[in-house]
Amino acid sequence: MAAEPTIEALYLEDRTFPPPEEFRRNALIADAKISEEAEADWEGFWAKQARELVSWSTDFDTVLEWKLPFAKWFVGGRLNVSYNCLDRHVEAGRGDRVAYHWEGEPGDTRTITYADLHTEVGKFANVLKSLGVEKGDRVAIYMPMIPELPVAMLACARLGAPHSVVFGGFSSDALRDRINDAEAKVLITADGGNRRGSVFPLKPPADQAIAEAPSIEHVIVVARGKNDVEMVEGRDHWYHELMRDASPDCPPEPMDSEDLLYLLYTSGTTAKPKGIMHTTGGYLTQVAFTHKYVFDLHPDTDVYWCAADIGWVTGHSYIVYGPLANGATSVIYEGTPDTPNRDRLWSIVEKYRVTTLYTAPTAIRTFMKWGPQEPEQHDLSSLRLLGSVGEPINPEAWVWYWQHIGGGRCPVVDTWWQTETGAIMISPLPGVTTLKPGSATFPLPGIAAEVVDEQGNRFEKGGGYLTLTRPWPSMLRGIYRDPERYQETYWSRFAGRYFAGDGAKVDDDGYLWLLGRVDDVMNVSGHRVSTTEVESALVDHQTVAEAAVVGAKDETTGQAIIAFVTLKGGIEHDAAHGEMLREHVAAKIGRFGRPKTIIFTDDLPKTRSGKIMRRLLRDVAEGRDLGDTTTLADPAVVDEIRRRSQTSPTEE
Ligand code: 7RM
Repeated sequence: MAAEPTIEALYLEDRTFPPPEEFRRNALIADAKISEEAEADWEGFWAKQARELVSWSTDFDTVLEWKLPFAKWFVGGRLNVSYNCLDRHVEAGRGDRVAYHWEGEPGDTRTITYADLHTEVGKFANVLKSLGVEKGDRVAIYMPMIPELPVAMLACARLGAPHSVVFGGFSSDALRDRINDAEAKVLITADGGNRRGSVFPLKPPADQAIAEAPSIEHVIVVARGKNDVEMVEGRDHWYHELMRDASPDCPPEPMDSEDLLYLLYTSGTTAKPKGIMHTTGGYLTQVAFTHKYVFDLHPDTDVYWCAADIGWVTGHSYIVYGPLANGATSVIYEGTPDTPNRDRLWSIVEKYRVTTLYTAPTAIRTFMKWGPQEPEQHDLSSLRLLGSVGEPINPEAWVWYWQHIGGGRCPVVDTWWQTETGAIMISPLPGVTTLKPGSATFPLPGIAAEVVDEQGNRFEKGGGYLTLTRPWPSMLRGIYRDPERYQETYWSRFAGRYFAGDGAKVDDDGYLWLLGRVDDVMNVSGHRVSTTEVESALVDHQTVAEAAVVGAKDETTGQAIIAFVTLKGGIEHDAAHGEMLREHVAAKIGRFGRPKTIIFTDDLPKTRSGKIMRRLLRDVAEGRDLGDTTTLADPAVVDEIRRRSQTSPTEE
């Protein structure tokens, strides 16, 4: 049976951006050879990367054991991740290279070389050992964005104790559930951290969590916020006191390639959080490979900055493990982009001469809202490459980023991946790929992705379900202690394929365009319309900074499109403006995509990692009570949206 596209492809974007000549000349990859080589023998290709980019104490004997959906990569190999991230650089004489330029929100700074980091990690690994942490024990980490966070992760990796980092913005309940699922023995936290000009407490919610987490034997507290905390005698210890007499000599534990490196919990929307499992050899190979080639890393001259939080997978893979494995120099910033002013990121880029910036579409749209005068105050000429991750990037936001941050000089790599994939899967190679704004372009060398219809039939053009058709080294090895849920969640919808939950379309040139979560696809008079395309059509209007679109039940059309729109700074809105935007969308993608109602709002409900929470907007649009709002970055936003939605005119 012929495959039928199942999501309509309405948005046409025909601008193209070939790699600038100057960039291509110095790029690590400047032609298609590596992709051809990977296609000819993908297992051999990954084996070669594993031996080139990673140091093994024992070489592996089997590249891949694949019993769908369970994979083992580089079987028989032994290695230590912290050795790969630290010791081997120091041994090669690169101990004086800066690993992290760290900047606290209040303006305090620390410069940490690879030698410094190596010493600190050795000491802290000995501290953990002295508290009884052994290979295989789980350690929970709940910290602000301070250097002790990567130190803690690397110390765990050194001992072979899997870590479970819980984002510092999560509640005590979220922390408790994650500690209990992993049965963590030790918790590493801080008194508090700096965010938006004040100190947010971490130890009090940690205390609350531990009260119902019996597995925790010891708590280590870094002094950062200088806020008052209670210390429980015998259980709680100050980091700086434990470190004072610790020896820096701690031999790295040789780990099996398939030993657990870490757990990272994804909340999902409703059910119990899933402990995503990442192991050692395959994970390190793919994060090192993608960090090197997607960001075209020149470690002697680049200053790389991934502006995510280390508590998310993006921070694990592209602030900690990828950059350190490659011996890169990175920036870490503790606070928010508007503290003390809306130009904070650009002042950091200027100060450290950042060459490579990796951030999220939600941040880029916020910068658009704030206006180009913020970056214009700073010299951003050191930048040579920009990256995007986390959501589909609307073409207009892409072009704004390229123009106002990149000065029209820097390729923009839109990188698609997930907590579950561990590393980047679909992305341009900046020295090779001709970019199209809004497209993540093609699977990376060694990766295979296909778009399929309801029945799992592949098609070459049009919109449907994004699937991955072969195992990859950094894939999740399962959900902690729940193999059935792993099989059911990711491998049951389409036989033999990993289904990521995202929609995508393939264009005439074979480019992939991500269309958002398939659960969000709207059905308007029988047309399956993606939220992403309507949002992109709205953001295409010169007055719009950000838009979120949902389908609400409608008697005549099945679902009606409701759009929540944030305008660029200083622009006033009224009913006529809404009408103008509706017409703009109709002209851009056709009448089926035209929103029935436009609700203007100053902000949108987002998760703490910056993804728009369309579920809440659907509740608002259908007049329901709001479901769970605990993961919202700013709960006040929905009340405001509610008020606005009750007074916005709707088309008859
Ligand atoms: C890295 C990360 C995963 C989900 C994924 C998508 C969305 C991420 C892009 C994207 C379009 C992108 N991990 N997503 N990157 N959508 N284009 N470049 O975000 O586990 O937190 O989220 O994020 O829906 O399935 S995550």
